[in-house]
Amino acid sequence: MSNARAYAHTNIALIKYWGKRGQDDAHRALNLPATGSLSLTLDRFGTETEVRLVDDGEDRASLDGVALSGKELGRIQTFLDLVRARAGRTERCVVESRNDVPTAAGLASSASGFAALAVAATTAFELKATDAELSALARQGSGSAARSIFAGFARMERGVLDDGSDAIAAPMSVADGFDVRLLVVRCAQGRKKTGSTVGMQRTTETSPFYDAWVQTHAADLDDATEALAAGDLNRVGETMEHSTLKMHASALAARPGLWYFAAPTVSVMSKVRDLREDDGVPCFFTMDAGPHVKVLCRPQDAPMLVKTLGTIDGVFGVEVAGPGPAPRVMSPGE
Ligand code: 2P0
Repeated sequence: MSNARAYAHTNIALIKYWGKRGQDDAHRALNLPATGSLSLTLDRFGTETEVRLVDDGEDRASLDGVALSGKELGRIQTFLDLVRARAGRTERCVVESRNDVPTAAGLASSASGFAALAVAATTAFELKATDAELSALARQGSGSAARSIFAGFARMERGVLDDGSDAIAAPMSVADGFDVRLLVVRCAQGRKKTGSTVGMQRTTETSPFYDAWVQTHAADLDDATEALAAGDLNRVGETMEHSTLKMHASALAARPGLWYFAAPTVSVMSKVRDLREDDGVPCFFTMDAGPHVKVLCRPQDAPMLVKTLGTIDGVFGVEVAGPGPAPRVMSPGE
């Protein structure tokens, strides 16, 4: 095999990852999380990536038809070096990616991006890898990508080993018949100002609330895990809101403070709380390193929520996603 194409879906963390474990070069290269996390892989938004092997030249990469350079290209080259080293191969790669995710706007394009690259590159280099190995590999590209190797709900472990082999995600068991929708409420357009990697590093180094975030994290992870197994949406949602607010509180207290919200972000959060508390609609918010709000709800409430949240001043649109599949290798004709 010298060419391969793969598609991976993005995921949204219900219980967030924010911060890294180990600050020396070896740990940094492994990209180990300071906490676990828990996510839902979505049935829309993702990345298609083709990897073609070439015998000479340098690695090249493009995203949506635009050639990458500098740090963005370097991150992909470093990732391809990992795959080459494991496969015992030396060919260079031409990488072409297409995003169905608004890039760098808090919709986790790096999650689907590195999951798709992990699957396409290992396939192109004929490297056999288990899902656990793919998850560990994807993590080295981007922490959240480790979770996009799996369908539906996935739980990522912080891990304790120095080689990172246990800092991986795995699929989770949820109660029979438990189904949800995640609405993506777009609250701004364009790229965010501070990327996640830089944001979490600044939080780790300067926020007085960072240690509390890390120390209280495992309890949230276990609580959400139990709630999913029991099919208890209220408990999943309340723990999810607690996790996002705690993550943002630790980021806000960094120096300079990290403020990912736009004005409509706050309006949507307030409306979600009102709908829950005043009207009894079981809906819950979560925000990542960007202005959009993701709202977890029952399938039957999604149409009403799309209408209600879509009319809030400053909201650009609302999209509905459900639980989605694992990455797949695409056939040549697709
Ligand atoms: C998450 N985020 O759990 C958290 C919540 C954003 C906020 O994972 O440095 O792009 O590449 O490992 O995976 C985004 O961070 O960071 C992220 P790196 P990544 O989804």
